[in-house]
Amino acid sequence: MTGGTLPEVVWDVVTRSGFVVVANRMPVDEVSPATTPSPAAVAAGSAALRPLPASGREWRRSPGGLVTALHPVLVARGGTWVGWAGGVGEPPEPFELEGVRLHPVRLDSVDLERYYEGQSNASIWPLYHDAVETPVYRRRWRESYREVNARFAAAAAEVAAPGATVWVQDYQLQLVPAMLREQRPDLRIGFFLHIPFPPIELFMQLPGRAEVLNGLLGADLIGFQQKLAAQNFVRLARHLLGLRYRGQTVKVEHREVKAGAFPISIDVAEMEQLAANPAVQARAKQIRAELGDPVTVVLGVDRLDYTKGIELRLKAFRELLAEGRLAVPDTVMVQVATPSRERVEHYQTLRIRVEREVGRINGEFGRVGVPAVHYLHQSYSRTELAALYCAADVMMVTPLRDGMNLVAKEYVAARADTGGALVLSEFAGAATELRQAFLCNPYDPEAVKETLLRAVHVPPPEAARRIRAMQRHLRSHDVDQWARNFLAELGS
Ligand code: GDG
Repeated sequence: MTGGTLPEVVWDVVTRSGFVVVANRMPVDEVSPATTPSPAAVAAGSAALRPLPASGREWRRSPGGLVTALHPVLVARGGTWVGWAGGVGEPPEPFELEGVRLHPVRLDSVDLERYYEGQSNASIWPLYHDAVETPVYRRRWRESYREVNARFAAAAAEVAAPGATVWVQDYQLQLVPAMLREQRPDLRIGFFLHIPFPPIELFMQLPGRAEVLNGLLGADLIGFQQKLAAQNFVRLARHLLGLRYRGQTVKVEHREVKAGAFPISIDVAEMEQLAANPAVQARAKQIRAELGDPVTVVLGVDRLDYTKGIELRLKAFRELLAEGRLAVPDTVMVQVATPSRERVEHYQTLRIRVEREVGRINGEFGRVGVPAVHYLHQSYSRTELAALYCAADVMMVTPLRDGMNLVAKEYVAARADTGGALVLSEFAGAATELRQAFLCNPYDPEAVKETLLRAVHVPPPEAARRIRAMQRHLRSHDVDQWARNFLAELGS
């Protein structure tokens, strides 16, 4: 920003909100006016662009369930979203987009490397996912995590009106609740963890574990995806800090901290509408034609992450081809692996392993013009994703551990035609709700293979019964209800 009078911006900085969301990332992407939109922005869909008079920078709202769910609440309550705007340059001044105030927090390249890629994504992320990759711990990452969490807490303290409700999101910001409470004891503070919360034995590995636990205990309500995670949490509070709990409520000095399960969901109506759109239906047909009109299309859609079980899924497919129980070109697989956390070493080695497996399968079982696996290391628009869901006979969601897994829910919601079968890992949070999926243990290769075959050969009436039952569940458990339940429990 240059000097001079900036009445709009200054007004924004001092305006306080009765409802504040704090998340690592703000729900917007910057669009550079001088260039064409970035692939991320293209993947984000067609949200309106709003030039900013004060800074000349342009932003668009990024899509996603969380934003969709919280947007109406933020608009109704004149809320503010505190988060990182992306990029390491000078952050924009606070601004307003589509009725929501956005309050950017600065991250520089060292913060990104230590707080985000290091402590958040190379220490906490693998540890909380059953240590399926070995967590890496570094003291300087932890220090940076503390510093950045303090920055987010200070920003939230600045924008929250007296007695406001502040809702902190996810594993990057676990110290924020306590830091915020210290500065602003008048606030109602909620925290939601989108990823699993590990059992005591695993959590005890974490250097600085008491600081993290105390950080979370600064909240009035801590939401988890699963009941088991909430139980892990209250037991940990007793084990590590000697705190007493009754049911899911922990006594912390003179306060009570509630833990509870609030399984997140998707905007079901939006996915249903998208999938019903004739252009999407036509695109689904075209995708099948481009794949050579196979009898069976098997689909995977994931961020390229080692928790998602992409390798084990490919291996199951390869073995079924090798055993002659599936054959190309009758059956083909499409695997979308959206680029993710590419500077973290675990992710670089995963990419190499996945691509080697795809190469091996196509080398052994593909034909000229007919690969066995169509591997797409790219981001797609919501529309293209919906078309892929509609084109797939079998959707494979096989994480080794996953807080929820929204892809599983999106696939079910997209199949209003009641076609399609969902193979789902028992270790995805979604398995607790989507009981009519073809559930499997992803650690057991034979079980994955058998389950995939059952899904491939399911009689259409049975497939329809299963999908319909899951759709009924989703319609009454969508993301809007998730947000309302959490905020009601928080008492705000
Ligand atoms: C974390 C937890 C929990 C994927 N590729 C593209 C794309 N996606 C969208 C999917 C889905 C979302 O990204 C992924 O959500 P998941 O739930 O599957 O997984 P995580 O990213 O790991 O999310 C998870 C979630 O938080 C919410 O609490 O469920 O357990 O790990 O919506 O559709 N979207 C677009 N292009 C792509 O290429 N536009």
